[in-house]
Amino acid sequence: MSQNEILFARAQITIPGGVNSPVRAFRSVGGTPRFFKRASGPYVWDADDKRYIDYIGSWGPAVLGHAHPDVIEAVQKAAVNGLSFGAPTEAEIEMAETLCQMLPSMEQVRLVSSGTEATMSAIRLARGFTGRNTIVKFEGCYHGHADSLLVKAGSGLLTFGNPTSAGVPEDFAKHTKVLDYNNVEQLERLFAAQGSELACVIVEPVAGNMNLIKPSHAFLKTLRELCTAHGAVLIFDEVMTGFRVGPQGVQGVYAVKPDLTTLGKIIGGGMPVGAFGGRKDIMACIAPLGPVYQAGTLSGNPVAVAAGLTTLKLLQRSGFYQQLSKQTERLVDGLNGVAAEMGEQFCADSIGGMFGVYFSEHPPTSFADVNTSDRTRFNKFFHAMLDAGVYLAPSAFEAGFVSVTHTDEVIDATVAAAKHAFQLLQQGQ
Ligand code: KE4
Repeated sequence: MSQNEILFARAQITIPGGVNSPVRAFRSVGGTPRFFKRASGPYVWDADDKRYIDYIGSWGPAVLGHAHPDVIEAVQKAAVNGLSFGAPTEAEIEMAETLCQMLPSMEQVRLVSSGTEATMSAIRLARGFTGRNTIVKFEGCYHGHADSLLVKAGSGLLTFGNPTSAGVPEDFAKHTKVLDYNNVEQLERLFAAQGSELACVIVEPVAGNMNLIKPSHAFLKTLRELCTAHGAVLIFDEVMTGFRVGPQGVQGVYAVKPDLTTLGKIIGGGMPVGAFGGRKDIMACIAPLGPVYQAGTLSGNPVAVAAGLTTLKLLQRSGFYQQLSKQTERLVDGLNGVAAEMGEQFCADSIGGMFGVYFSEHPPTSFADVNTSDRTRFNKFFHAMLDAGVYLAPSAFEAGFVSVTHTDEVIDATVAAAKHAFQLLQQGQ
């Protein structure tokens, strides 16, 4: 048995499914999950000391590459002064000022410890601000595991083919409307019928939890116009896309200004940090200023903030996003090139440092589209790449992530591994 198999068997004794987050269990792709012991730059090493080129990057945070020396140093410096105070610190002010300076739509911001906390709090805030109960989300989008959002969520739930989580009372789910992503006509119909009842719309402005799906400009523009016209709060869930697709997230790329934005992943630089923020008049409703309660023992934790703040400063270096996009496009162009050369029905697409791979003729534009791609073939491709030392997301419903440490050499090695993988698939292996 490999060390990964030994550890997985041991983990399942005391941890449900042997993992602390479902998608890590490899249930969608089969096989034994890899237990990592260290990472550096674009690489991770598993319990058998095998090295992989990593395209998960902790599901987004590792945009600088793993274990960036400046981030590690900042964490060490903060840690020796104490791990947590449960009291305000100057670093939290600097973090809030930095986020509000980087995202013009963010007039005020509250730090929390995860993306789930950020979206759960933003939903409660929108309901408190509007006095309305009904919220709108889109099928295939995942916003963390708060009850009212686990209604046809994407990501782990989608992978498990379990469109609505057990344990969510019908009384909660009934307040959540689920529409089709990129469907302008459905939006217009819902707002025409119930616009005055809608507290908010929460959307992944670029979807990454049903694989990568880009919005049409009309979709985001209509969302903005209808929310404004009906007094509903528009929440951009940029936990994944924030500072991943560009210096101002999707709202910068598409020039659509949300009322609230939720953040996570990159803003913690690999440590537990989430955030929600936006219009000052809405944020004024949050305790202790207003009636909407929200709290957290480790919110704004000084060690986590040190990692996040250092990360945010480093990705503001000039040319950072040009480099990140260039490397990601090199990967996508390379994969599309070898697939075309091999006659493989496969395509790849990207935005900023985020990409998707699909065993279908064209990149999907909706949840229904994604379900037409060949999942079985993806699973075989996943394992062929894993054997070749390339670690892709263990699900056909996840996006991939590149860092600025994924050099031309690393990308070209990945493309070569993909060519070999396609050959194995075509030989029926
Ligand atoms: P966390 O609670 O996992 O920090 O964030 C939840 C969340 C919220 N919004 C979006 C758009 C997200 O992508 C996420 C979490 N993303 C998944 C990746 N598909 C995290 C990986 C996992 O669940 O293990």
